[in-house]
Amino acid sequence: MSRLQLVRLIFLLLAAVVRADTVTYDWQADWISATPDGVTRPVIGINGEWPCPSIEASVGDEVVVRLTNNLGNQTTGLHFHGMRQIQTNFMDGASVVTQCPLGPGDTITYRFTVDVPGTYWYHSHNMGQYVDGLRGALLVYDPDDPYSEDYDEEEVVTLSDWYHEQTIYLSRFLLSPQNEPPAPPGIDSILVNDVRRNPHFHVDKNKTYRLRFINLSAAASFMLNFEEVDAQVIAIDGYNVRRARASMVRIAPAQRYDILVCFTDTYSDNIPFLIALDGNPDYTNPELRPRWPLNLTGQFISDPDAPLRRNRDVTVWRPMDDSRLEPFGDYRPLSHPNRLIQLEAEFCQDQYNIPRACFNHIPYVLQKVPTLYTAATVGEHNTNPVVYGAVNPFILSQGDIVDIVVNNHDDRNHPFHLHGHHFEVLDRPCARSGVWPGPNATHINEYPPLRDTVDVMAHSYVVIRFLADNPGVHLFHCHIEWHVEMGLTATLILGPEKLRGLDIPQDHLDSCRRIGMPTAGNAGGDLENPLHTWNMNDKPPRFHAG
Ligand SMILES: [Cu+2]
Repeated sequence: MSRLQLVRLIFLLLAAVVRADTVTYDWQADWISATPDGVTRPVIGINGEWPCPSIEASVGDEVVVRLTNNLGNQTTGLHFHGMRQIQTNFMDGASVVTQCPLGPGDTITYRFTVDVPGTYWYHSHNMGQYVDGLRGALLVYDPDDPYSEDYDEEEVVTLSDWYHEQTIYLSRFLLSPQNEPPAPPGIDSILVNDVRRNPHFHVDKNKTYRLRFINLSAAASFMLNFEEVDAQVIAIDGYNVRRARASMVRIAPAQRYDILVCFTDTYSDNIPFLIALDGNPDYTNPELRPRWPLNLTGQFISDPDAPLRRNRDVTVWRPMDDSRLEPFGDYRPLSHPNRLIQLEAEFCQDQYNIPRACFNHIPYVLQKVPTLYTAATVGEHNTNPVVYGAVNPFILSQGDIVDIVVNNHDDRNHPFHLHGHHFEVLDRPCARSGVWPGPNATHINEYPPLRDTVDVMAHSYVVIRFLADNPGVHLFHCHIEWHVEMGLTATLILGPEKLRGLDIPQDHLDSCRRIGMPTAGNAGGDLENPLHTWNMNDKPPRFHAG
């Protein structure tokens, strides 16, 4: 290295150190009353307000969220969806996975570096609770954003299904033998930026806008129709893609799409676009006569005095194929996978005739000790899946290149999310393609896009690939929140050797003690005999307590 190169390197390192900021939020989660769609109901707000505020930071910043649970009647927690949590896996926020549920009256601090730029969100990862409103945008700005010159202004647009009853009651019925034939709760409403109203965006001609769409739904995907404007996708789930025209887009729960919308002088003054809830079992199957009963018409308004037009009726939805988007820049795809995890996803029933959702015939069951705390405390036994109990555990080595195959045996789409990583979408064929034909399948994307949530079509499959470079305990689950409650979750224990003796923040451990949860030992809390399974939760509970 020449002297000049060395000076440059030191300067760059210093710049990186100086630029990093700490962004602090002091948040009290509380029940408050809200009326987003004409019906007043209790929602979970932050510091007395709902919709919940956004978290905003620049890449490299440290984010600190001091969370106090003022709910009184429920535990809580926060997950930062899409954040990798490198070396801070204990800040991932998933209840009974990387922390204990935060008890009423208690406070813990989340502290982590935002290492990936883009559009993300945060939400409770505890007892289906984000559906009651505890969710918001998490925006990580990038000083080196390659698209920064291509737009003038930006706006966050959240989409959500909405329910008039609280999640705890909806879940109790969902997880009861009376839910026959098994069905998810009915959706009462749709919200855009947490209100049911046709959204109006005031725009200037000759300007380009970056719209950051985030689907906060419990269950529903959204269809967007931008046929009348020049709309192009530039990022999915925080990761930049090569620009692609996006006249119709389908956004599954937990997914994000950053879309550039450009207005020229040749456009009419006000332009409609359609936002429709997709509650169809399989919208690709015309025999099911798919319908989109809940929808809103957005307007891009450049002249408030000019008339508003209706969107044309969309009779057939043909959303762009997101699995065929290409990563931006010179991304080098992973090759030579050395691990394969194959998951058969389907609905199942437990011994009480309660509907569940299973991977390989087994529903995920919450344990007595958070899985990460087990990995940290059972010593050499932590490479043995037995110690983790019925959490669908898979042990991975650091450096593994892992292929996950999900065969979706259900007649609905399911959006699968991996914590702590973005993954390549190698193969995501259309509905009714059947099960994965094996490693010689021909559709493999040679230049696959990266996502953290992939929508798997009805009676079809997906193949994703990722580099297991982030030691910790990472969930892989369907992001339909009702299916999480039903058990459609697997647990990846990545690099267990690195997790032995892990230093868990003291306030997190103290919060466990205060709600009476053990912080050491196997899934059943047995520290002396980690291979003894007698005290673990081997079956889901008969009565849903939340
Ligand atoms: Cu699902």
